[in-house]
Amino acid sequence: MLVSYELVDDIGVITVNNPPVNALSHGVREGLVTALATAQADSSKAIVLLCEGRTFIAGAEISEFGKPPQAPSLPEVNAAIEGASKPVIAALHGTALGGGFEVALSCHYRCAVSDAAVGLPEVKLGLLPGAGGTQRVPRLIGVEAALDMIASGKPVTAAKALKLGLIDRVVDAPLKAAALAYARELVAEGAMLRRVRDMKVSAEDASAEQFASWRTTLGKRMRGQQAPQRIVACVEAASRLPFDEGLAFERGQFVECTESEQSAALRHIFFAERQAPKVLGLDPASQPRPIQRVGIIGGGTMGGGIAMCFANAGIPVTLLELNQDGLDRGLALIGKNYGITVSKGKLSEQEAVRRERLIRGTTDYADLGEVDLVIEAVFESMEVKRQVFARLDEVCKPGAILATNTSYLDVNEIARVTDRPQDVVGLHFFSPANVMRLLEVVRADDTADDVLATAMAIGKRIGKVPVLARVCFGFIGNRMLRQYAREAQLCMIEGASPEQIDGALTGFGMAMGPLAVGDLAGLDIGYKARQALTDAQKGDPKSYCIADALVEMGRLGQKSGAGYYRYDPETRARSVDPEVLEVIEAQASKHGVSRRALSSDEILDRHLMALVNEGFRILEEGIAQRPGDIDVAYVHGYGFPAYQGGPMFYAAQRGLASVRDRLKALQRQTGAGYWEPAPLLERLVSQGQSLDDWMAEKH
Ligand code: T1G
Repeated sequence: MLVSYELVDDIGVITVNNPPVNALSHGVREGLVTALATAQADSSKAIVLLCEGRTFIAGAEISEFGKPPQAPSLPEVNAAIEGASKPVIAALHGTALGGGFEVALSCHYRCAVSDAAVGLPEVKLGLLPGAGGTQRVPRLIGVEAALDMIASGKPVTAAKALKLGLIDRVVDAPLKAAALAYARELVAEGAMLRRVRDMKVSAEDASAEQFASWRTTLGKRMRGQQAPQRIVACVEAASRLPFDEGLAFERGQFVECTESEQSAALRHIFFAERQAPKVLGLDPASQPRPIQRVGIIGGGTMGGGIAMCFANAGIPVTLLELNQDGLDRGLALIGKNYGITVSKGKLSEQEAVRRERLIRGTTDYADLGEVDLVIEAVFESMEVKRQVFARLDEVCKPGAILATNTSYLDVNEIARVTDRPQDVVGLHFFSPANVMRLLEVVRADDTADDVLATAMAIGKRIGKVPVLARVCFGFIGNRMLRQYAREAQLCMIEGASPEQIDGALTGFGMAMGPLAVGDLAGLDIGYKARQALTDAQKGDPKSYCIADALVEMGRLGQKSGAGYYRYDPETRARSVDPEVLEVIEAQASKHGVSRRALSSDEILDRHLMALVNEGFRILEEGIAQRPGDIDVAYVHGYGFPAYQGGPMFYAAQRGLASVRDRLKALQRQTGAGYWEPAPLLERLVSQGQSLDDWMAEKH
């Protein structure tokens, strides 16, 4: 039963039970109205509203968005609660989020256990609180605190919620007994029906300048996103309009959000993130192996960042470096990174010290004898990795998982060095490893099912979004990045400047443009990798000649103060450098290219089409399991804007036929074979099928 009701002496108790997170499905909304009517009519003197399971209501049923609304709507449910003739007390545990917290705000009183949290994360779905949250919260805590909470979407702990005035009491578990006692206390003192709707927004922080400043701040912080701006409008309405008019305004804004492409994209990413760690066809009996201790090989930027991921999750780490100097540098870098986090106020000094102490250094492989998982993060050379895995195979205990952090090398070849290929897997982190959420889990031919299950589970445990990839050059993300990077180089030599190219992509919503990314990573990395390739493997010389020329001039990017841009030695602020245009023009003339003006649309299109076409090839080869996996990989690993949904979602929104036609036009324009539409795309278009149809057929 989704919603049940019982009379406990003089208190009515409404209980919601809709696993996994008590989402406010249509059935739950109906059940709440029915239970409330029952409570209104019986002898109860007050009503407690609580939930079974791990959390109070965590929001509206996201999967219902985009479908015809079914009465009662959530605002109707909330109006019924707030209009009750008896005090209704919300009893919160877990995370009372979104519509769930809006239900609680409609109650007359709110209590919570100490480890509960409350929040309005709708903005992360391209939405806004559509059931009174933007009207009730500013009445309770003022405009500034309300906008901070709603525009960030971040949850607030019970203690902070109490301090702000969002809840009235923090109680000790068991919650039901504590809530009943609190209800009786309220009844005994003759507590009034305190309705938030009757409160007024305090005027002192509700000036026009205040709201204008919020619009500017959010326009920068959440560039390109519509929902944050609408949130400001709703909170401003709360400070200007009577409650019911404000509520109607909020509802209008909310409905427009639910119909927006940005929200569809963000909801797609929400579910895709949760699907990605599920390995299709995995033996259901495959249980994750317990991971209590982890070893990391290599204390460089990646190794140190990976070590921090595990320490941050409370897992002890043994960090191995070849010699004491290397180890000291690695541990010092970790200490420096924790110091930066503390200085930013994101971590207490005490917690940073606790986590750092979980990372122990060694130069002796024998110290890895008891680890359950070891991750190699050494130099990207197959020879070096083969040596490391041979040693690991000797020293690690049976059943230990041996993982490589390689970003493109053949994990099958690495596995073959060991006598335990079934225990070898790729765990590809993205730099900075303790920040970027993507984790590519690379399945080699012999990787055992329970090793995959372990990789997915430990990936989630350390806060990553794990995505399964099969072995190929560059797996999912880097394979797509090569196509994207090629277009940046060709657009440049054909006529566009670095700032025009980067501007086109950041205007679309990318966190950084491809050339600024190149400068950040270091142009010498690609240069060195190209030295190992044959001319045929390198591809069109026009796709790397500028980068090579810059590196040969000593312009390596940010690390050398100049690359495609010039960088301030102190602040690293980026500025256009006329010298780069001379290099571009010299290379264009050397390669017989007569430069022309390129529109930003063409620049953007070529980059996006390059990503999409490679994505279709990756799907067809089975390198990625789902289109959504590719979207998650590119959003969380490469800064693709989540409110555009990822490359494959973007293609579906644009229309597969339109994508196919655009690719054919590019192929005619350039004569390049790589613009040939991927066979899977051609097939779907000719059969009038969508990617969802294809996925449904496959499984
Ligand atoms: N609707 C539907 N399914 C949901 C859901 C939701 N709101 N929240 C979670 N799930 C599913 C999820 O897909 C997964 O399914 C399972 O629950 C466990 O989730 C009107 C309009 C609550 C903090 O944005 O933040 O209310 O994969 O893996 O890590 O103003 O889920 O098992 O099949 O994330 O423990 C606002 C979204 C909605 C909260 C738990 N609420 N959820 O995290 O588990 S809009 C949210 C979360 C709204 C109103 C507006 C997290 C969590 P499966 P999980 P978790």
